[in-house]
Order: sequence, then structure tokens, then C-alpha cells
Amino acid sequence: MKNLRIGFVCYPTFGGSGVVATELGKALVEKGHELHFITYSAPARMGSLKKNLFYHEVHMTDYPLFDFQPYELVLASKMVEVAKAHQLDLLHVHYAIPHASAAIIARNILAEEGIHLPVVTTLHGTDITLLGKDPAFKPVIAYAINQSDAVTAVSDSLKCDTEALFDVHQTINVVHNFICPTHFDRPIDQQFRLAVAPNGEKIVTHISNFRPVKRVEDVLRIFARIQERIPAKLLLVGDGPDRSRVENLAEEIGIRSHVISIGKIKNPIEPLLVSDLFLLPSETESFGLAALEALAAEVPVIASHAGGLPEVIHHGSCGYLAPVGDVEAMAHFALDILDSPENHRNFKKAARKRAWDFHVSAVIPQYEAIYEDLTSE
Ligand code: GMT
Repeated sequence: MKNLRIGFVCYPTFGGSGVVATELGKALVEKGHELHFITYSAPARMGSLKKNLFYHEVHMTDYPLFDFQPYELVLASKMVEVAKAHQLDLLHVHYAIPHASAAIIARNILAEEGIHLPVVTTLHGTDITLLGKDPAFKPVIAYAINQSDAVTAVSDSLKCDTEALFDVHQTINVVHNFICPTHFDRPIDQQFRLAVAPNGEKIVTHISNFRPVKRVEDVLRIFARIQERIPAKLLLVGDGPDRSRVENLAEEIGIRSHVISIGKIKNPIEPLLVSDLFLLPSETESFGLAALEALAAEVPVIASHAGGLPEVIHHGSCGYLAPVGDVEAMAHFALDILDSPENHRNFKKAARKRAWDFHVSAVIPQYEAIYEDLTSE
């Protein structure tokens, strides 16, 4: 296909949608496309600017009349400016609110000037499963989905949720999240491993944004049961509203000295490479990119049977799934893996193999096919 000039809009933070958008953008640059990130700060995983990779900051100024600054409108204006200055072929926006609705405004403004700029919207999860249920957002999300020129969702489960929640007249294409397994081919940082588990304890890891939907308290309760049976440490990575509550709970249930909480980091590869097991007991999870990254690092995953997680984790081979909140079952499965070196070896091998099913090279052409469809019209 011909090389395109694409505007990418995402949250520049550590959240899954921003990570997927950034990695996708970088992979498209590798394939020869020209990528323009349009965000309020440089995406966390973007790295340095290079040929064909641009970043345009959406700069908010304080206007005293506004109690709330209208980010969506400033973003839409920036999209118009970048589209004209760099002759973009299309916009690909990640996360419906407010990116998709802002993109529709931008597209309509450009249409008035005779410029055609198709909009691809990728739905990531909480934009549908949490915000989509909120009447404060629902009509706008539905409108933005239906007005987009193409819509993708990161799992079959998210596609079903979207169709169940909204009156959608758009075809929703499922394009699963992806990883580049070779990013994980690097030596384990033995110093880091020793710092977390000085006496050779098993390392059980959880990475998230510590929101209630992640059920991080379940992580502690599962770990407490594991720790009763085998020497283990719990490595918590990330930050968010539940972090201090979770650290207090660790104190309360007597496992604080076994918990290492390192907060936000740029890239989870280092902690994953030293891990023996990954826990993701979320209430809901449209895909579970963190679980896929764990598999790529050869770390088996225990997760809840919710949302898109069963599309990623094969129960009984690269990990286990249990009903949401069933900490007993999750602890039982964790011990089944950690307590037997042979089982652990087999699960690790299966984890890596499963991760290859989500290889970036299989996913990029799916997005490119969508782009081609819209730009060859
Ligand atoms: O997990 C989060 O709360 C962050 C959120 C986001 O929008 O950044 O993640 C969602 O998108 C990820 C990337 O597509 C998915 O892997 C996550 O499963 C999804 N989170 C939820 O559905 C809770």
C-alpha cells in the first residue's frame, strides 16, 4: 500500500490505550508511514522524534471565564491545523471520549473547506464499559461511533459490549492488541531480582493503574494465600486511586514486608522479566494488555474470567481463569503453577508461545487494510 500521513490521537499516559496507540504509531513509522501524534504531552512510550515521527502538543491556556477548560475543542482545532499543515490522509483516534467526538468536529470543519479527512476510532474498554454506561457521556459516544468512518475494538468482547450498549449502525472491526515479542528478548536484571527477592522467593507481580476496576485488593488476598504456602514476594507496579488503600490493607493482613510497591514506571518489561507469575483479577478488562505483556515475558497469568481476558489467556496452558472475586480459586491455580517446577516450566513455555499469536506483524496489516479502504475511495 502507499505510505500515508496519519494523525494519531491518544492519552499520552501509561494506560493501555495510550501504550497501544504509541506502539502502533511507531510500528507504522517503521513501515514507512508518516505519523503525527497530537496529544497534550509526548506519549510515555514514544521515545525520541525521528524521521517520519512527529509530535504536536495540544496546548491549553487558562481563560478565567471557564471553570473547566474545553480540551475537546482545543484538540479539534489542533487536529484541523495539523491536518492542513501536513496534508494528513486520515486521523486515527484512540479512546472514544473525547478523542472521537473531537475528531468528528475536526473532520466536519475540514469538509467545509473541501478537505476530506476520514476518521478511524479505536475503542479500548473503559470508554465503553464504564463511561459508556454514564448518561453524561452516552449520547456523545454513540454519536462519535456512528459518525466515524471506521471503528475498531480491541476484542470480540468489547465489540459485543459496544453493540449491546449503543444503537450502533457502524461495523465494528475487531483488531486485537499486540506486542513485539523481540522487545522482551533481553537478559534478566539480576540486581533487580535480588532487590525484590533477596532469598530466592517467587515473585508474583501485578501492574495496573490501581483503579477499582482492577480489584487490587483481590491481588493482596490471593498473594496472602500463596505466601502462606511458599516463600514469595508481591511486586506492585503502577499508581492510582487505590494504591494507598491497598498498601494499608497489606499492613492489616500482615503481609506488608512481603510487598514491594514501586509506583509508575515507563516500561513494564524489566519487572515482568524477573516475575514468576502475573495476577490480573479485574472486574472487567476489554483485553488486558498487561496480561499479554506478561505472557511475552514468559510469565503465566492468573486472571478473572471477564471481558476479553479469555481471548488472550488459554485456561490451563499459559495461565488460569477464575470467576471475578474468587480469590480462593485464583490462589489454588497460582500454587498449582508455582509449587511444581515442571508445571511452571510448561506454563512459561506456553505463555511465550501464546504471546506470539499477537505479534505486531500480524496486526499492522489489519489496520493498514482499514486505512487503505478509507483513503482509496
Ligand atoms: O486498564 C485501564 O484502565 C486503562 C485502559 C485505557 O484505556 O488505557 O485500558 C483499556 O485499554 C487497554 C488497551 O486496549 C486494554 O488492554 C484494557 O483491557 C482496557 N481496560 C479495561 O477494559 C479495564
